Amino acid sequence: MSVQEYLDKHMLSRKIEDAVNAAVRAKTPDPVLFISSHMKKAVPSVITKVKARQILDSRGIPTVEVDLFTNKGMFRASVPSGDSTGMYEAVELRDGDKGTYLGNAVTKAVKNINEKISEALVGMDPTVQLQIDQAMIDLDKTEKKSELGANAILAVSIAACKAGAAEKEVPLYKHIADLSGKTNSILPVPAFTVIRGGKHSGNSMPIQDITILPTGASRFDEALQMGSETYHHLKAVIAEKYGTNGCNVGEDGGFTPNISSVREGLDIVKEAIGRTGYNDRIKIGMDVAATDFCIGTKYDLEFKSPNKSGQNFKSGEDMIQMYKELCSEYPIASIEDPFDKEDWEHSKRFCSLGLCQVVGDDLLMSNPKRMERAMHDSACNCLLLKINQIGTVTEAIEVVKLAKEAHWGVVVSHRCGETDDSFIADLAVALGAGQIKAGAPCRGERVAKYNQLLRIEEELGDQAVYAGEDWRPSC
Ligand code: 2PG
Ligand code: MG
Repeated sequence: MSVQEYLDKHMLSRKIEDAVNAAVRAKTPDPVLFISSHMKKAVPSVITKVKARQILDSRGIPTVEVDLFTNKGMFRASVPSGDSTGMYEAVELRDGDKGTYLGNAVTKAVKNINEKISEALVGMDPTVQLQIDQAMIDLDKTEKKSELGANAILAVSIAACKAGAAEKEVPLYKHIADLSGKTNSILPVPAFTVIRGGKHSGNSMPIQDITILPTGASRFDEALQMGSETYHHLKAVIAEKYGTNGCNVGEDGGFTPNISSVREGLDIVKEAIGRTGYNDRIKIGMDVAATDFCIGTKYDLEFKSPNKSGQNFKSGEDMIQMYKELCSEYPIASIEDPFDKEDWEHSKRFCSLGLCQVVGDDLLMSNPKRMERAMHDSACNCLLLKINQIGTVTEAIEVVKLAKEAHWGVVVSHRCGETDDSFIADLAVALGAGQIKAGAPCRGERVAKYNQLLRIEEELGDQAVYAGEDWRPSC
């Protein structure tokens, strides 16, 4: 098309005249700037190129980063990665060549973006998230996104979402809220990881995380302050009891002192909360990640103590009894994965007791079919949403809707391998999840999310609503 034909087709002479008239009417001090930005808005945004690269996540393991270009700018996104991967999750594509990054390189996923995905999306309007995500799903053609890789697809999906927000000139959380049909944004209660145990930490505490939830704060910035102060009091408690070595932190930023039981961990957290004076305003959560120490139908709470492992198995009933006692002795509000991911029976029995929120992470794997079964069985009452287990923004919005329709709680979650991308902060606000779990109030990739929530709260001003005591808004 010649320039003249283009000008005619898009009625640009008319639009230039309109822009000049608007500048006169606005009595702008800088007409050139005014007219150029007016004209920029008159041109519809289209995706012009998608370029990916391999970067490292917070664990030093490769992941995918994308620069999505439109005719108006560049929008960047990167994807997290976790330890737990299961047969119901979308597939994270890794090269598998043991000689490079121990098999963890993602150059195939990067190539899929640079060639196939880029070609499919060029020319599309970045505001039509559903069509963009559907185009990638159609291109992939597999049930679990194994052809292109969920890591490739999600990175592009998030970058497109950011481009869509920019085109609409609205904040990211506002654009996501529009996509999901929601109007009331809510700042989530953060579940800060303060103690790390489980499979990947050097201590003997069997459960994966102890978290604190400042439900009694009146604003998110106060919740962050309460979390940070408690974290630092806990550091002092640990240094006194276990020496400064105990203040080393795990992948999520939680301390990893040499403790061997859940109670020992809960006691020092309780002591730290006591020192802050926040007491009733902070609740405690746990991610048991029980699948990691389930042997057959039994649980080995001493799986990390070589001298004791295998000698004192607990039955599902014993575990229920233990949780009952813990919930009566400590201000526990939420327990994630209290049983093995296939132990539906005990999950159901425990959930029916109504002692606390029961979160499904490994149990659900953010998979709609697993969620339907859990709803039918009442095996849990909260979704832990890990967006990379699903693979697109559109599908993430859908599973949150499903959870809310069932009157479940929703925790938007990070992964142990994170990047500095703060997308999940905007997502949690937009979907009114009520809860976010993004690690300790420490380490760059974790605080990237919490700091973004501060910015969102500041921007919302008087309109900002912190979930607080209403941290399970759909229940
Ligand atoms: C979890 C997450 C985050 P991962 O179990 O909730 O801590 O772990 O990312 O390793 O699956
Ligand atoms: Mg978990």
